[in-house]
Amino acid sequence: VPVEAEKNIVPFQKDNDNQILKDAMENGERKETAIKYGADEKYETEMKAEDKVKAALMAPVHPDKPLIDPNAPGEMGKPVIIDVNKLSPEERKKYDEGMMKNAFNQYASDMISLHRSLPDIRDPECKQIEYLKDLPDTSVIIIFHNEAWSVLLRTVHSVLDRSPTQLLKEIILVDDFSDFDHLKQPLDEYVARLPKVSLVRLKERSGLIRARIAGFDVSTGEVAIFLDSHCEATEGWLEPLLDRIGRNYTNVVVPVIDVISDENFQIQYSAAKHVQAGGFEWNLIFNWHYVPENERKRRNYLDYTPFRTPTMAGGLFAISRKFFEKLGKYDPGFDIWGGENLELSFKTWMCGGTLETVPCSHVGHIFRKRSPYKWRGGVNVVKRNTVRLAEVWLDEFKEYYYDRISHNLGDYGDVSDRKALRDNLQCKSFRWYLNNVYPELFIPSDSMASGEIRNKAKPMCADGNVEANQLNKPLISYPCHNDGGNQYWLLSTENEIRRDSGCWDYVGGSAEIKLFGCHGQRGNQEWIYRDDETIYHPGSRRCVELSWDGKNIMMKECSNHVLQKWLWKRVSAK
Ligand code: UD2
Ligand code: MN
Repeated sequence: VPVEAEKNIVPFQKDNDNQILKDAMENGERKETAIKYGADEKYETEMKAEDKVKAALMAPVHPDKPLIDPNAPGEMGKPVIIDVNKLSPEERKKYDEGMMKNAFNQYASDMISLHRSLPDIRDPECKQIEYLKDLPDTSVIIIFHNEAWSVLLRTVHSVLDRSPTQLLKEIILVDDFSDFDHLKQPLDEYVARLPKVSLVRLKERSGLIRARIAGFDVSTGEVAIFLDSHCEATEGWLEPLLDRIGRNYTNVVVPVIDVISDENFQIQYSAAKHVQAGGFEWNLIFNWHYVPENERKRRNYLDYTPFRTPTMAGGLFAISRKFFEKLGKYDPGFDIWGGENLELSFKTWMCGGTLETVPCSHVGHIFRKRSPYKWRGGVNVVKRNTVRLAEVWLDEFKEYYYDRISHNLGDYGDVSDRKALRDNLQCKSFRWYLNNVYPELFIPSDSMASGEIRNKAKPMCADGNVEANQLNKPLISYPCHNDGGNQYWLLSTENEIRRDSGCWDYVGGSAEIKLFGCHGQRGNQEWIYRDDETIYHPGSRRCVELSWDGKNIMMKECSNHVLQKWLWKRVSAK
């Protein structure tokens, strides 16, 4: 525990405990204030020194009241920097376990107040906007599976502390069958003392999709807002969301999702002009892209105003009760994680709604590098969910996704009632969605060759990851696996060899081909798949060759050698 924090331990004042507790509750303050003054015997006697520090830092932050200590860890969204080499072996163990169990720095989080202050990072224009006088009220639904205590409760308190009372009807926590001890009785007791908060326990592991449905089903607010269990709502987050739905109940809205560092809990904010829209690629995985020119123009280049987005990331959004019900909520056949974000995005647009990002509403979220909890054994849940999604919503375009998984759909269960739902709602076609909502998306139908690119001399294939953060790496040779994935390539009519937004790119100099973002300007990204099965790069007049040992793909003088011949399925371009 840092020395600064230790100084803030408030002396234990046993004498007038109960009065202080009563006052605190009456003033609408929360349990931590009471604990801080030592009001609750049970908690107090069990409290270790470090917990006292924590408790001391937990007093509610209110604009009219000074912070306990603006220099306390993490205040104003500042990072908590810990030198692990200075920790005692025991503390070091706690630190490592926190990382392992959560895939974020729980140790750092535990040092930060549950009511920590955050900077007000809205664009200045946001404060001038006049919202509807009569905004709908909302239920905030927070689902969790094995969440860290301080992280979960900071999510809850950020909502309680930063939502106008009359607009926040309730917070519903849904425990998706966690087994962490602190989420059992201690959580029951904690929640019992918070205003407006209730806790729903699921009787079996249900996955985030069914957990959200369960929370929604017991909620009563006019609007439902869903949050992950590791978020921090910021000042003014709620009104701009409710305003859009108050104006039109078919508006589904997402806040700006600011990044809370998984390492040090710093909040990194995005100014409105940098906020991106949601999209996807034909692997049906969500991604981000710049707001297109048309949409910027439609809003007179006012970056702080709501903009239309083809998809949402999934975790944080607001929807009217009536519209979510009309859309059939989520497909309850989706398990654990994944795909539900696109399902709700597609059907919002296709069934008469509008999906928007509201740049004046900011909520932080801890993005992790791996998923810390157990998934379902023996089944690829993301694929299963995604096949259900494609079957119901993609029409003939589902084939582009199936190409990516080698048409190996697996058992995806029964989707007939989801198709019936779509028919009853008379939703528009996926072609309509692509043409009108997401015209920027590259559609593989125009391609001239597709599938794996297999060397004729050896069973080796061209392989490479084209996810945005994996680009700029060389194309490699890898045994052909016949599963699509990173070995699936398209030859576009612009003569690119590409998957999604990643293109083969050869700049000369070395023998390496790299994967770069497609620029559509031919040049280094122009390739010709010739009748003699060689892949020719006009820019350098070289050909793609497999090294004799099969380990590398290289650019060489064209020789017509069998190592320069590649089998690739041609398709007749329309
Ligand atoms: C993103 C979304 C997430 C969800 C997911 C796709 C954001 C910021 N996050 O992944 O909300 O849409 O994409 O499905 O947009 N959980 C359960 N039961 C489970 C698994 C997870 O309750 O079986 C909870 C979990 O504790 C968390 C939430 O579901 O509160 C989302 O899970 P995540 O944080 O692992 O997903 P994330 O943010 O990587
Ligand atoms: Mn999350």
